[in-house]
Amino acid sequence: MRTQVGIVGAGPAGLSLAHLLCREGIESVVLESRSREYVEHRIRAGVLEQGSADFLRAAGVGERMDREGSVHGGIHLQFDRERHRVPLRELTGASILIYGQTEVVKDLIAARLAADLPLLFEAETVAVHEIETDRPRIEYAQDGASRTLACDVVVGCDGFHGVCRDSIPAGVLQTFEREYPFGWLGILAHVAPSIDELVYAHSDRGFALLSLRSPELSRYYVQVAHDEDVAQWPDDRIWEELARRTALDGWKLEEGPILEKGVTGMRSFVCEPMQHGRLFLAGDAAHIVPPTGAKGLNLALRDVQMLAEALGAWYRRGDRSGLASYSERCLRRVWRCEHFSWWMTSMLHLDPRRDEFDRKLQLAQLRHVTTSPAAATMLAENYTGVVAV
Ligand code: RFL
Ligand code: PHB
Repeated sequence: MRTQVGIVGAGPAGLSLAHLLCREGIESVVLESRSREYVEHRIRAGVLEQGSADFLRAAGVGERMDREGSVHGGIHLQFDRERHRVPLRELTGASILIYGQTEVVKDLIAARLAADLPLLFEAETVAVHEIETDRPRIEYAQDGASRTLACDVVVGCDGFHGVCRDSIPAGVLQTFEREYPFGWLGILAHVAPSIDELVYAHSDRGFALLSLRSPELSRYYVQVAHDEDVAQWPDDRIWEELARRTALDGWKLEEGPILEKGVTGMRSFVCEPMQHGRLFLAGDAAHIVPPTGAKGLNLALRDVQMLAEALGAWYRRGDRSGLASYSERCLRRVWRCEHFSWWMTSMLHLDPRRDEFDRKLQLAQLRHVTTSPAAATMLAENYTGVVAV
């Protein structure tokens, strides 16, 4: 099989890239190791920057998002048993949209299949070859057989644990990494959200986050150890911990059946450059942020917008400049988001390596961003994605 752009991974990055390329008149094949069912039900992020929502709308896949998503003009930071609103829209003119990543993925898959374009599930990429030539190849396994996809360009959208990044020869990439000694236990619960805007709560028992998915579905998180065993968290313990960490006079956290729960470890990771020869990396394959800044999905969408434009210029006019500078241009925003996500994480979590002095600094920082309009604007610009890079 042969195509112009071979895309590894059908997460938000791979699927939205394929969609954009189709609109540029560029052929692509998407190879995904998992089943459609699995990919459509993997619960992850929920916050779309206004720019990401605009992008999905402009790409023609925003109809259900606009019907079912909810626009939020603010978030809350809670500490010392007080909740403070950060008025994102007032401070920046921009808002965020709550719409689950699973739904974005479903919409993109539906669009791809409706257009009858190649998207292969249960097709696992084993290796990428010849990326330093102009005839790179993807070797993949499907139905127990080994197959080859010949391409002009390969794009690795295969997430942090994918194989594309590792196909770059040793010595080319530099990686930057930080692991945190904690993770998040996330739940999806069948109960009306007890809040109308997100609440990020600092407490002496650890961090908690109250988010939502729909009028009937709440998405809540509690800070746990990075390798926490979910079995240690029966539903009652989760509700009790959430209630204690988010307690506020005159307010109550409503409980309901827990539909799903899982633990995610937290890390920061960047590889530079995000390209080598005819291989380009996008999304989590190139960079990971801890989820506290709600940036992972948004960054993935930024990368592919940049790449689709650059590929368009190359195919249409033979202009290589956009491709040549792809990594450099992406990394400016990547590092902005790395810093913001690290900063939010450090300000809000209980870190077993830190002492009481650090706790006092966290509280001083929280007080500052909730009282100084300048500091709140810094947070709001980063959170909504309108920050200059
Ligand atoms: P994805 O979504 O990981 O998609 C990569 C796809 O590649 C497939 N794949 C392969 N396919 C073929 N051959 C191979 N050898 C392959 N290896 C892997 C995978 O099956 C998958 O379908 O990356 P993408 O598209 O870059 O999108 C990035 C976002 O998914 C990610 O940044 C965010 O979801 C991060 N993230 C979260 N962000 C938030 O803002 N809030 C969250 O609550 C949140 N929760 C999460 C997360 C990321 C997680 N990961 C990556 C483990 C929870 C988890 C568990
Ligand atoms: C979510 O709704 O899943 C969510 C919201 C905000 C975050 C992370 C995850 O920072």
